[in-house]
Amino acid sequence: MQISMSRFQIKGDERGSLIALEQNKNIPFTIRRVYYIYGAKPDSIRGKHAHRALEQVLICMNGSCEIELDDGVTKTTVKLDRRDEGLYIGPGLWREMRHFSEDAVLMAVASQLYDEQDYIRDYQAFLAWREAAGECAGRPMP
Ligand code: T46
Repeated sequence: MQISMSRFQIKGDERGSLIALEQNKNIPFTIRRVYYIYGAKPDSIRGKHAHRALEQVLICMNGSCEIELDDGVTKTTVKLDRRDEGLYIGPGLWREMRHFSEDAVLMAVASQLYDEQDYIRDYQAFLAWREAAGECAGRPMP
């Protein structure tokens, strides 16, 4: 599954802390968009879609939340609760975000502008797309 966690370098001094995010350095793609989610209801489930091509790094800037990722075969859940930690999510993974703390602020750094055509919002369509993509490539998707 094409996901990874990275810890960002904190530039800290007596005044506090600073983290810099730089495209093609600690963010492994060219940054085209940044958005953030806040005020998510604790019992809400967001996401429930996959992206055909989009790459993202998710950073929980405040509070905590959980990200469930699914490649059509395997599921894994990652808890985000540090502002110096980023979860890279490659293309082709179904994601659901849940268990938001009331103070959660989830920031996403994304490789593409917003494009609804890049979304697969139906789970059965996602499974079919994964299978077709795997067959085209002649090997399992990452
Ligand atoms: C993702 C997870 C982690 C825009 O107009 N521009 C944008 O850049 C985004 C991200 C959304 N929107 C609109 C589309 C919907 O009308 O905002 C509304 C809520 O979007 P959505 O239901 O897709 O939000 P989430 O929280 O389910 O998913 C979002 C991202 O869309 C998605 O790319 O991976 O966060």
